[in-house]
Order: sequence, then C-alpha cells, then structure tokens
Amino acid sequence: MTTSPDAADQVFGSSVERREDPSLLTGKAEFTDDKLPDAAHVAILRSQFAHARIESVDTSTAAERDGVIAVFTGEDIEASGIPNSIPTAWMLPGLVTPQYRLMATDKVRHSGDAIAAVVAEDRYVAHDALDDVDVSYERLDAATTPTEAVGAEPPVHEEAEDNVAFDFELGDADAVDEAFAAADHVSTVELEQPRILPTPVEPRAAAASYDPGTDELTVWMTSQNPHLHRMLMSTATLGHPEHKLTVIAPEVGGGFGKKIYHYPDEAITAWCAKRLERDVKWQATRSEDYVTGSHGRDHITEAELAVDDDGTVRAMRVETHAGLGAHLLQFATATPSYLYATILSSEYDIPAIHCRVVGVFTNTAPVDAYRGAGRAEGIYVTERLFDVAARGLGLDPTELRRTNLVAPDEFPFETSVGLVYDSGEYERAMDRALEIVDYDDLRERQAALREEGRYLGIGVANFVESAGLSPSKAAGELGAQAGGWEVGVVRFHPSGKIVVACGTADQGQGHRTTLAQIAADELGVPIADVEVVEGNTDEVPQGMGTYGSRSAPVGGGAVSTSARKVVEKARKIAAHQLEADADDVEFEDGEFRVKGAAQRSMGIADVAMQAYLGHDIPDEMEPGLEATSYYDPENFTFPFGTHVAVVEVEPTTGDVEIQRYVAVDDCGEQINPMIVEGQIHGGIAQGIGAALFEAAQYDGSGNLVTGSMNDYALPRASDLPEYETDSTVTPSPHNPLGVKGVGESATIGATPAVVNAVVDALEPFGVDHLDMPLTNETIWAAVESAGGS
Ligand code: MCN
Repeated sequence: MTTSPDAADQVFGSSVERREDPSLLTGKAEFTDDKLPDAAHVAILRSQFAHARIESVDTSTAAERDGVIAVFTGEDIEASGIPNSIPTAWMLPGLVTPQYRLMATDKVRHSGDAIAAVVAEDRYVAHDALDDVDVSYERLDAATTPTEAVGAEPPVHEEAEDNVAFDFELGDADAVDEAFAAADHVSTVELEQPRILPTPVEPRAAAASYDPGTDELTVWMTSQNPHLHRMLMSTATLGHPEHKLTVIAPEVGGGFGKKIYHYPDEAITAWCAKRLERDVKWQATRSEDYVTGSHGRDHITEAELAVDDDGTVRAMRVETHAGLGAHLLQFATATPSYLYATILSSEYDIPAIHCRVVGVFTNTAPVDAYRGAGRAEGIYVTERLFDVAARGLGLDPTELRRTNLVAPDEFPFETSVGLVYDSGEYERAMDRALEIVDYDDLRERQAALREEGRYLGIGVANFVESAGLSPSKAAGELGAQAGGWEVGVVRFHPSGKIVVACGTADQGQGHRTTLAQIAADELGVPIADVEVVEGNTDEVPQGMGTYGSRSAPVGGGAVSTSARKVVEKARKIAAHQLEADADDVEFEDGEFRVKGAAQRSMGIADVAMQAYLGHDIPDEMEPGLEATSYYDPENFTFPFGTHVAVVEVEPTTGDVEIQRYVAVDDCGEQINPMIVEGQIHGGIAQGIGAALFEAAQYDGSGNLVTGSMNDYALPRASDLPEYETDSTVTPSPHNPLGVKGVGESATIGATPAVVNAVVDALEPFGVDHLDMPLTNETIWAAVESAGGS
C-alpha cells in the first residue's frame, strides 16, 4: 500500500509514493543530453587496437570536413599544460600508478583509449569526421585475462613489472596454515567471476559551458558524485579552479557504479568548451560506453575451506587474480582488495582467514566497482565454497551454514578479516527464507523428481554487506583518498517550507522521496513542505555521492543530524517566546509545548518566521533556522539476508527455469518499504543476470566482442521469476535512524543463490562447480562430459 506524499502523519517507515516518478514517466525529466541544445558536438576517436604504439596521428583531412570546428589530439591537451592525469582514489602498499592521460600520445593500452576529439556543429558530422583521422600504429601483443597477463610481454605499462599493479594480503597466514593442518577436511574450489558490463539505461554523457569573462566552467554530466568530479577536474585533470567550476548531475538514468568515476571523456568535453569558448556536449553511444566505461568483477580465484567432521569451519584461504584493465579508475584498487577480502567471513564465525589478491593490468577497459563491488565477489566465493564443502562432508548446505552462523548475542562481532559487524539476527532471516520456500518439502520433491529424470535444484545463499564505507579516519589509514562522511543541510524558509540539500546523488534510488521522509519526520511537518536538492555542486556545499549503499545510512544520517540541530535551535527560540526553560519544552508532531501547560505551544513553522525576523530570539543567538552536518559514521552498517533460488534444469538442452525466488533481507529500519522492495527486485535481476547470462568477452587481440546489446546478454523480463520477498528488521546502532543500506544486497545474494541452485540440480551428474554465466552451452557441456543425461 502506498500513501499520498501530502500525508502529515509519520512518514518515516511508510511506502510514500516516489515523487521522482511523475516527471520521469511523462518524459519531462531532463537528462544531461537535454542540456545545451545548441551546443557543438564532441566525438572521440578510440584506438583501433588493444595494444599498440602510436606512430603518428594526422588530423588534417578531418579538420577540413564541412561542419568540423576543430580536431584535437593528446599532444594538444599535453601542450595546454593541464595536470592531465586521472587519479586512483585508494593507495595500497607498493601500488604502481602509471599516468592515465585524457588522450593517449605514445601508446594505446586498450581499444577504448581516446586518441583524438572532433568538435563539429552536428553530432553526425563529428562522428563521420573520426573516419578522416589517420592514425598509424605499431601493433603489440595484447593480454586480456588477469592470469595470462602476469608476465606477458610487452607489458601494459613499463612501470608495472609483470603487469602487477599490487599484491595485497589480508589475514593471518600462519594461523590459517595451522588451522588447515589440524582440520578434518579441506574443500577446494576454483572459480571465475567474469567481467560484467554495467548497463544503465542512459550511457555516459557530458555537456560543458565556459564563460571566458568570469572563467566560470559549468559541466552537466552523468555522475553519481558531482563534488568528487569537480574536485578531480580541478586538481587532477583540468586544473580549473574549483570555486569557478560547477558540476551538475541532472536526472541520471542509472549508474550501478559506472558513473562514480572520473573518466577522460567528460574532462575532454570540458576542455574543448574552454579551449573553443563555446558550448559543447558529448554523448557516448552504447558501444562506446561498453568499450570505455568501467566493467565489473573479473576475478580468477582458488579458495579452500578447512572444516571439521561436525561442520565447524576452522579457516579459509583465498587467492585471487583480479583484472584491473588498462588503467586505474578511482576505486579500482579498493574494490578487489579491502572491499573483497574483508567480507569473506560472510555471516559466519571463521576464526582464521587469509586472502591474497594480485591486481593485474590487462589490455582491456578499466575494471572498477559494479553493484555489490568487492562484496559480491567475496560472498560468491564463500557461498560457493560452503556448498562445495557441505557436499564433501555429506551435510545439507543449510546445516553447514547454520553451524557457523554468528549468534545474535555475539554482536558487535569482530571478524578475522578486520570488520566489526554492527548487529544481526542471521538465523532468524535464514529460517524465515527456508520457511517461506518450505525447504524440507522441497528436498523431498527434489528426490522424487530425480526418480522421474527431472532435475530440481535448491540454492541457498547467506550474505552480509558492508554498506556506507566509514569512518573517514579508518578509511584514510587504509589508503582512501576520499572521506566517508556525507553532508546534509536542512534549511527552513521563513514561511516554514524546507529545503534539504544532500551530497548524495540519485540515479534512480528515490532519494528525493526518502530524504524528504526523514526530514519531514524529524521536523514533524508535512512531506509536501520539504524539497530535496542533490547533484549540484552550487546548491549543496560538499558531498561524497551515491555508491556503496551509503545514501540511506550516511546521507540519511547527515540529514537527520541537521534536522535535529534545527529542532534544538527552534526549541530555544520557542522556549524564549513561551517564557519557559528550553528543558521544559517538548517537541512532538511539529509543535513545541511547555510541559504540563499544553496551551502554551508554538508550531515549528511559526518558530522559523521568528528565527528570520530575529526580533525576539535569545540573546547571543544568530537569526535564521538552518543547519549543516558533515556526518561521519563510526562504522559501516552491515545489512544481511538469505536468498533461496529453486530451479529446474533440463539436462538435454541446458535450459534453466527459475521456479521460485525467495529473498529475506534485513536493512535495519526501512525508510520506505516500497523503495526498499524495488531495490531488492532490481538487485535480484542483476544478480541473476551475472549467474545465468552476462559476461564481457574479449578476443585474443583484445577486441570487445560483446560490444553491443546485440551481443551482450542481459536478462529480459521474461527470463526473471516472480520474487517472493520478506524482511526482518535489526536496527543498526551505527546511525541515528537505525537504517542499513540496501542498494546492493540483493545483487550480492542472488548470484550465489542461483549458481548454487543450478549446481545442486546437476549433482546426479557429478557436477560440483560450474563457472558463470551458466548458459545452456555450459550446462549441456558439463552434463555431456559427465556421460550425458
Ligand atoms: N532505503 C530505505 N531504507 C533503508 C535503506 C535504504 O528506504 N533501510 C532507500 C534509500 O533511501 C534509497 C534506496 O533505498 O532511496 C537505496 O538506498 P541505499 O542502500 O542507501 O543505496 P544508495 O541510495 O546509496 O544507492 C547506491 C546503490 C548502489 S551502490 C548501486 S550500484 C545501485 C543501487 O543503489 N545502483 C542503482 N540501486 C540502484 N537503483 C537504481 N534505480 N539505479 C541504479 O543505478
């Protein structure tokens, strides 16, 4: 059930309708490419090869084409004297950080590297003129997978010996060795997590306008974090003064991680606007976005679990080669290292874990965070390993899990890989999921169907997610070059209407609804009186943006903290006017009342007017009613849950039918249960996509052969089941609202649940692991090599 946005009763926790939807559904919402309709167009020439030396670039023919305004190369950019270096935002010990220039000058390292930019009056002319740019290359061998690339010659970057960017270790290797030596069993799995192509509805785009009179540069772009883009354009790529640079993310059509990063293309667009002193815009085609934008995952892993006869897990050992692509984007190093290794404990008490990750440069598009970033990869390893181990021990997979769950009275729980989980009732969520799916009955049905030659599979996956990276100091100690805080401003107008400004940046999550719910609830005002502003560096003082499921716990924490500050100031003004002590003034439902004298009261909107008149406020108090908070939580929040997939596999064709999908999620207090449910639905779809359909494929020369939506298999609505969702509520003590993030949870849970289900179905064929995506061909080949159906 949804409620009207005008409802004045408590709105936190209600399924308020999304205020974003009317303009999105009627086509009135404005996206980046709607901006600057009269701008000139930028088209960017991409490398023809994955690895080559550039011998020469001749732009003269292109420059002569009718309608072409200018053609620029990397030499022009270099000569302009800008910093010209896309940075990484997380330093690891020994990390190699080769310069990532906006356009290649000497060498191209993957087939998306930019070589030249054409600016033309018209988008089609700009693209046609790219064919006129004559580049002469000396081709080099390309390496595309993280294991093949180790030691491949010639290296992607001269600076990175053997193509290794970092060699990261976490955990106590000696303790793990001892535990393995003492354990009754060791289970092993080798697995690959292929590259995913994040596919938001809107490919990346930028529009830029420069005023030479004031030196003001305005960039509209598809961004998940406009303030970080402004800061990086100022300090690392363009060198444009930060106070004369405005970055605006208008409506953003999905991101899934891809729009966090500062890529060359948006900076090239802004550079062209400055250089030509005219408005320009760039819009990636889908294929261009696939070949240049960040990819996800790309792990090759060996993992082992040491378990005793009774199912007690003693230790875990993981070694992963993580493909980084040709260049380091901002979180490329954090995602496969800390975000991955620290989550391997999942919901379990595993006394010793050791993880080694070798981060490897390859001649491919950069790899970075994609929905679930690092946590999805880590939980996948653990949840596959638990299934493999359970089978080896002859245990039901749910029993092995149950034996090792962290119990409710163990929180805060410190894992052997350094996280301190805030709160959890893991067994409750797992039991709920098993009850909904009727697990025992399903196992009986599975046995009966096998007699008939039908193959039902039941896959269970538990997960924990670390959501809302924080606190800033701890992140800084581990190498982060950005904070974990968020800004929330709550500003009353004199009339009592409110503007909330937050440094998060929506791409579809519904922040304008949920942040308004938080403020309306704290201030006791109708939600219709609250406007939310995001995604504009001029209107929001600072911000870290939206990723890592941080907007509810961290952005929401900032907004509620500011709202509470506003209430405290308003209480003092009300007390002054009601001639009472502030301690004797209660606040409820937007009204200040003197305790024991209910008729002496004042509404918060009236207090706002008094605050701005400033005639009758306490001495020493400044007029006005607003507050700004830089909220820096003490820790991550840790949402969790259990997902169960029930599939039937047809061994002669490899068809997988998902018959049921049950998800029980716990994201603490829910601000808006309808939005939470939407997040779970979208997350499951992406998790299923990874399990059954999606994999970016490069050929041996480094061409992206899945470079369009004709070739890259995304799940369609008809491929997805009805979802049966439920939730438990375990509040987080780590923020004022008790909320935990939810944006990535379901992607993390869905992939192992579906893979576990398919592998479970194929048990009679002796299949104990299959690598994703589980296409018909993969399944059919596994069944055939086991002797057929
Ligand atoms: N929410 C809530 N109660 C909670 C937790 C969250 O009502 N206890 C609401 C929030 O207020 C917000 C939404 O659920 O409206 C998601 O909140 P949160 O978990 O904080 O995640 P973020 O808003 O920070 O979004 C980031 C997350 C990530 S990392 C990816 S990737 C992702 C995702 O969200 N990309 C998305 N969901 C997406 N949804 C859409 N439509 N498009 C994307 O690109």
